[in-house]
Amino acid sequence: MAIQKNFLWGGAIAANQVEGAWDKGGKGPSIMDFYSAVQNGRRIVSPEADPSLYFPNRYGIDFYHNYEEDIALFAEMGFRTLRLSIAWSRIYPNGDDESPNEEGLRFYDRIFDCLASHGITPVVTLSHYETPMNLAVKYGGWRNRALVGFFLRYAKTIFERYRGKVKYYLTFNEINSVLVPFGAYINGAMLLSEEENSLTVRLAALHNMLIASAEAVAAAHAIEPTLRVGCMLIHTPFYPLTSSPEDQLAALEENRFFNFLAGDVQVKGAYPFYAKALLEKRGAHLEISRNDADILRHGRVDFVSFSYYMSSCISAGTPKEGTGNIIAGLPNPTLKASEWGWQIDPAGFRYTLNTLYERYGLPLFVAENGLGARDELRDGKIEDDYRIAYLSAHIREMERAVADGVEVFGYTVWGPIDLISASGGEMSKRYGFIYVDLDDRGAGSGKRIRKKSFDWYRRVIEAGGVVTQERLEETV
Ligand code: BGP
Repeated sequence: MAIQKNFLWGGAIAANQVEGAWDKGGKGPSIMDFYSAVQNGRRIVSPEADPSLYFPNRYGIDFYHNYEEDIALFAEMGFRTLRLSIAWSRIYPNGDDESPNEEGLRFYDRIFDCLASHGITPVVTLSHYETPMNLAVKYGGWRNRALVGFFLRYAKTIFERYRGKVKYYLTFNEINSVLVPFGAYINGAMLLSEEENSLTVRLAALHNMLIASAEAVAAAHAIEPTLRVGCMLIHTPFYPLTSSPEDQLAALEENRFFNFLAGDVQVKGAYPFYAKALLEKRGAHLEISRNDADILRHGRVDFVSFSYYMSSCISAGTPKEGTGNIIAGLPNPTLKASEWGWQIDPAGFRYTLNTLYERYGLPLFVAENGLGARDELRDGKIEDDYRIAYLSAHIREMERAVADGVEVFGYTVWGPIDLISASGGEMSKRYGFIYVDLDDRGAGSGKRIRKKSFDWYRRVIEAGGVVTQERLEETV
């Protein structure tokens, strides 16, 4: 089996990392607008507290004003899809407003029309690390059940407004990242001190998000039965560090906790058999009411999407350390890592595609994959061969997974245009095929420049894959 002709090749972005215009068009502030840049230790603060702090997500790459030019560049590469998010606080500025902000709705009308004019299919994330700030401050974020109702109101507004324009939705970006301390703020919208940031609190947030996701899936199907709604999971496979049976068991448990728990609920409509014991072992208690069990059962997703950047290792005897700046695990002695410590593992991508398809049996959509690296602009050019190498190796493994029989219907490279990094808030951790002339403090012309990888990806899409492209080149 080979990749299908109608495969959704493209790229993925998030509103808070590209749009800027944080206080324009009636938009309210989101949690990311109060997340300072990495030079400030990526702290969450009120800007009034320290005027020297810089908040990069407020300005992004000004996609808000440049979207036509940027989408035209995506079209030039032959994108069939763009995964993008809607900024919740552009639609409901405070999150708990009674009615939506028409100007915000009109902005996305223009975006979807522009995409349609280029024949690009949107895949829309409803919540990509950008909960309205008011919901964090006034309600304590996702640990408060009240957010379920606010999210549902927002989701219904979107499904109704863009009926006929958008077919594919994802509810929460990387929903399972709320299980790790890093996710408490950016995903759970919870302003917690280190002591308060316990698994019990994060689990309560995850549960409310799972309920909100299930309610949104059911609402989407009721509003328009042809809508397809997926979950979006951060997937970092944990390998046993050694061949010892104890390490196998440790990896089994870590994979269940981080990689599978949320997806099991979203796909199967119920908490898995292992959930209670596993969570209790880690000090968190789970009690599911009959009403919640019903909601989860009736809100099962139509497909599974995920991000894949790296893998990690786990061992029964050794405590986890940081491999990468988000996920704790142990370094794999057989792999190299990016400058940010993310271990590069293309074969792990094939392994992940097979694992997820075997477990869920639903079509897969690769919502994020890519390499964050420092690019150097020399004589107006960027020769990003390292990015081409990373992506070629991963796409080749996806082709192998498809040959294994895995059903994948789309692949979106993270950050096809340079954008603000989620974990660090830097511009200098770049993922794009398109360079954006801005530095970590937002200084620069904002000019867009095609990198070497731009034409490479255009040819991959045209040929329908890396292997096919190589074959074509051999015959030329
Ligand atoms: C994922 C997020 C994205 C994105 C990406 C790269 O976790 O969904 O928003 O930013 O990772 O991460 P970073 O920007 O930290 O390099």
